Amino acid sequence: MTNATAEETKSDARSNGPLSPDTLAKMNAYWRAANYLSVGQIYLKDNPLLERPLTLDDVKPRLLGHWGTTPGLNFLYVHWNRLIRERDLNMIYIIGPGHGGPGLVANTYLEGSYTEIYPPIEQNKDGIKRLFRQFSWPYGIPSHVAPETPGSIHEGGELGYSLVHAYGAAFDNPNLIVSCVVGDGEAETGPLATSWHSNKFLNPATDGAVLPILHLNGYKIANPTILARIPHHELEELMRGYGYEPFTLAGDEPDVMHQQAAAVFDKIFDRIAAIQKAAREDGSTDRPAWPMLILRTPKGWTGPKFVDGKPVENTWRAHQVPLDNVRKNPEHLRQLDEWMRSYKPEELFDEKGKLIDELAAIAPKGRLRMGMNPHANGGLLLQPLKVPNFRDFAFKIRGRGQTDAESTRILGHLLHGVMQANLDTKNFRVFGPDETASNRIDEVEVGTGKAWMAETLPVDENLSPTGHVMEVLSEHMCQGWLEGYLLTGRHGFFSCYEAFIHIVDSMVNQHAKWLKTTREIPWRKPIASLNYLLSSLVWRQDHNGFSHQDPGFIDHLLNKKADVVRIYLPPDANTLLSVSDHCLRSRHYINLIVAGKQPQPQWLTIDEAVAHCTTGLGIWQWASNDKDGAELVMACCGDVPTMEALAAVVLLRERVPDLRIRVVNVVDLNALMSPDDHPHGMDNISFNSLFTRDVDVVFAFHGYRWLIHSMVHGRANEGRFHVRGFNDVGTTTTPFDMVVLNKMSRFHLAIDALKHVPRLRSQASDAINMFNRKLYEHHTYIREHFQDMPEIRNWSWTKDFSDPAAPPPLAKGQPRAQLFTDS
Ligand SMILES: Cc1ncc(C[n+]2csc(CCOP(=O)(O)OP(=O)(O)O)c2C)c(N)n1
Ligand SMILES: [Mg+2]
Repeated sequence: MTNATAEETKSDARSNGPLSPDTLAKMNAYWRAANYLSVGQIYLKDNPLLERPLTLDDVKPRLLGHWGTTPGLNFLYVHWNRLIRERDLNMIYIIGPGHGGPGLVANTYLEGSYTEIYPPIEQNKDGIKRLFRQFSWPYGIPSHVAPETPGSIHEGGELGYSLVHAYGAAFDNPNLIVSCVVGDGEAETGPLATSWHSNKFLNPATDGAVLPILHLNGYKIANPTILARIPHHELEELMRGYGYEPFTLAGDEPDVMHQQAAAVFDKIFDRIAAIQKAAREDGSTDRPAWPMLILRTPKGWTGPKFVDGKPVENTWRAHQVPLDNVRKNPEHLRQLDEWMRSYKPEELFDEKGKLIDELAAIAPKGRLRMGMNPHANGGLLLQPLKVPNFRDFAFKIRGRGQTDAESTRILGHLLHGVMQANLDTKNFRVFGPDETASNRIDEVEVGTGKAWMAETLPVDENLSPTGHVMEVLSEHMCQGWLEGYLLTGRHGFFSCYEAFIHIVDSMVNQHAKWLKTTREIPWRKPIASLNYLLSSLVWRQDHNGFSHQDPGFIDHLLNKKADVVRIYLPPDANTLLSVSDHCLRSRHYINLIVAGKQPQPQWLTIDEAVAHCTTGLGIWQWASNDKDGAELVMACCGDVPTMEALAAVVLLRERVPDLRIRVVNVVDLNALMSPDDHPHGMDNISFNSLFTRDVDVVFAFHGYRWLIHSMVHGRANEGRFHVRGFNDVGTTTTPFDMVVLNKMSRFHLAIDALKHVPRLRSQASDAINMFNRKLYEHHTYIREHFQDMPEIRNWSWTKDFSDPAAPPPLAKGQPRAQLFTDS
């Protein structure tokens, strides 16, 4: 092919497409403006419109940020703008490679959203200068797409979650389109690799659409990406295998790319409209092959091609700052000047520094601008969750500690009520990695079902294309969907095995950061809290053993900012109901509820439970005999520790009837902290009124014991706290053996108590010997009988201690286990 023919072909391609020459020129100019402003943010602190040649004084002393991904993000933004205008789309944009922050800041500035939200960033030369200076500047704005960025619900700093966030946003939002760029490096992460399967849960009739764009710019930080280096047909097959209809757009000639992009997006959006019409108007129930785009553009597109003799554009060298030595190398400074001028800023901004009217006119207006879309500031759309009166679901205890119940199953009744109450507004979903039934809250499925668009078989139960319980065996997906759902103004609940919630530790960190940061951003409105129920707990892993035993998520969360995190360990069903009601109604927190699913003694009436949860911790008078001043405090937090602590109290009072014991139960873990460290914390006077100043405290804790030690650090005589908890010893064994192995059994607690009450030291040895003998008996019994000793299995709180408020005991012959609400 001769050169002339190649030029002709290019020119044909430029005019060959849906864009008129005028629109094409404007879109390309708009893109240039976004690229110009992006480069300016990375490099400049002055001379924002290049009115004079660049000098060192114009350049920031530290060059920070990411260029490589940015031109591709900007390219898409200008195309979304056209589609939003032409098709009146309600669209938000989620950016996996959120390190391309300058691009999103530039675009929201160009469309005017940025200035409306941050008035000092004016639409003029001064405004551009401030825009440049603030970027990656101390006390300015972060380099990533961040909570500060208008239109964003996704930070994108920790890669892997863009697509799940996109789907979470789209569920129950039938009019929303979520465009989502997945970096080709990001696509290598585990969470992202499984996120593609979200399309098996998206109902085209009742949910919105997600358009994934796999951005094959070929590189990560210093390496190629896998998906860019497999044959194209293999990649397309992969996407087909995930159930998508892949479209491809590849090239580097801007005008040609604009035409081809417009053509392919027209096809894609027609396809989305057809899928939705088929489901919504023609009654199709098929799982559609949703379109997705593979976008191949050079990394660092339009940036310097060579630097210091080495190729940069279209290589990994374009990832961050392509000319990184501008301050010391005059050639770099010259190249920067040349690069920025290549966008022809004088054609884009008027003499005052305002984007020229013809270009400003091609952006959408008002709330259709992606920077102003209320779905990206979900608190604006948040409707209160309708929560039925939780007292209606109360477990009626008969005889304190005499009836057992599966606390989480009772919570399931409440969650079912919540689900039903909100089905009309469709703003509540329950998420879990196939543990809803296992955690015994599966009543929530009744009447809605579990979301499922894939094949069904007669053996399946409760699967439904309109289900609002989301089950997929990926904690990452559950977490990501829920975050996307919450961030767009809805409510949700995540139930998970305690040990495996750690899989999302890092995602929780990111969400906690988001909540913390947005608290300080006035235009961001509070969203619903992220509620966790952790069940299948460390102490009761009869089927599974050590792999399933880890209560450390509590420790993980406690490190987060106190204004974001709340941790509850309700000891029984009624406290679980009260705590859950509170969490479901709350805003902008991460609430962690730790509650067992196995039959456990039930302690408090609903009124007592509400009172106890309101204070967060308190003396259980009915279990204490400390009227004349406590000699020992037996403290407990968590359902199994509470049972062991009360059993220890019985043992002690049987052996040493005049021992004055105070029982303190903790529901709200944060209440143990100082008010300086947590808003729920207690001052020393209140703390001492419960734990005294000097009496020894034996503390049975659900999790790792160091956590309690660190929480009571600084309290009066902190050395008197003797904490027992999970000591990382686990296996498949009997329930009681677990507490024995970790030295938290009633016998261990009782021995601790005897050792720490001064007046008993000389006479405690008999009792201690006896408790040690019991431990030995247990040791041999379980090896022989494969279950706990009858006195352990059949243990219940004694009726002998006076308890005027105690509900009446069970009638003779009535079974101990009362598994269902009898209200
Ligand atoms: C989970 C995670 N691991 C590592 C990083 C560090 N990191 C930042 S950017 C990047 C490369 C990203 O490549 P890609 O997704 O292709 O984005 P792009 O090429 O568009 O910049 C890496 C590894 C990260 N941000 N998150
Ligand atoms: Mg890449």
